[in-house]
Amino acid sequence: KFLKQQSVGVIGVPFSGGQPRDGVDQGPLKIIEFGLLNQLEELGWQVNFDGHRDYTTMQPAVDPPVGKLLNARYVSAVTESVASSVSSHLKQGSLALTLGGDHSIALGTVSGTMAIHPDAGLIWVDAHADINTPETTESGNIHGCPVSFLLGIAGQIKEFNWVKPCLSPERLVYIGLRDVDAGEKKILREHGIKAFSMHEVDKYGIAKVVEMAIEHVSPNRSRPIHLSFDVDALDPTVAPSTGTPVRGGLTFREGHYICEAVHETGCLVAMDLMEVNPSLEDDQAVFQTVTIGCSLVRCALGETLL
Ligand code: B3U
Ligand code: MN
Ligand code: MN
Repeated sequence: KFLKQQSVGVIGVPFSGGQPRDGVDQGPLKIIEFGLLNQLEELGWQVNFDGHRDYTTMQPAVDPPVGKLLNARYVSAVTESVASSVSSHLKQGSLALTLGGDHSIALGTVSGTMAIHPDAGLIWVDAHADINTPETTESGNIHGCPVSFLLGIAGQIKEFNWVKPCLSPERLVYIGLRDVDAGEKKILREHGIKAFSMHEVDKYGIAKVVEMAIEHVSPNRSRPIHLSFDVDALDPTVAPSTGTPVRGGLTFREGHYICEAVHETGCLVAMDLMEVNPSLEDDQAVFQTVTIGCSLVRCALGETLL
């Protein structure tokens, strides 16, 4: 509906500067090695892969903390570049698929989407709300903060001058939350942000939750959708290789159901798959996590349609 043709631009972002653990930068390489691009072609998509870009050249020689924020200049430079990659694929009428990398990257992907589709809704699937401000963050890890920057509640941080507030609170919905900081809960409440935690997933079931989430950000499927999927939304027994696993997450089917239902809307214009860390846990765990990552993307792009 919002795409010109069945083509997908794939952006691999081997970046880990939004959090302290090495290895998450190897996510895109592993996912593509696993064969995702061919799998998408088999589904009938024309695939334009940007190639494995090297973002390490953007790392400043010195990057001292900005208040509590760590690697602020590096994160800012990388995400600004990601935003323009996403925009250029969308401008051509393609879907933009971004493979992370840590979730700070979504500061770029969502900015890139909103530049082309300012009325888009954002579905954030995650164990965490990633809505800390530079004030409320305890860790200083920017992967816990991208949403506050997108909403324009992060305050003026000159290192992030390029970021425009582009998301309004009523265009955002969460699914899968279960590890939310006290400061983040306050922000969610004060801005009236719709959030379906694991409690609501248990209470209503995934089908009802996803229906309500989609209706919230894209009433009657009238608006484009950006799906930002953090693999740690899934239970660690299904997706173990990720930096901050939290018990009690989405099952294999619940994760896939979200992607299938979003596909069914015909509104998906951009998807992020974030926080796959192939250096964590054993080979079997990595295989399982990469496999599920690929299959989530395939479902969002229509695999399960009969
Ligand atoms: N809310 C905490 C923890 C966290 C956020 N996102 C992840 N972990 N993956 C923080 O650091 O802001
Ligand atoms: Mn996240
Ligand atoms: Mn998370």
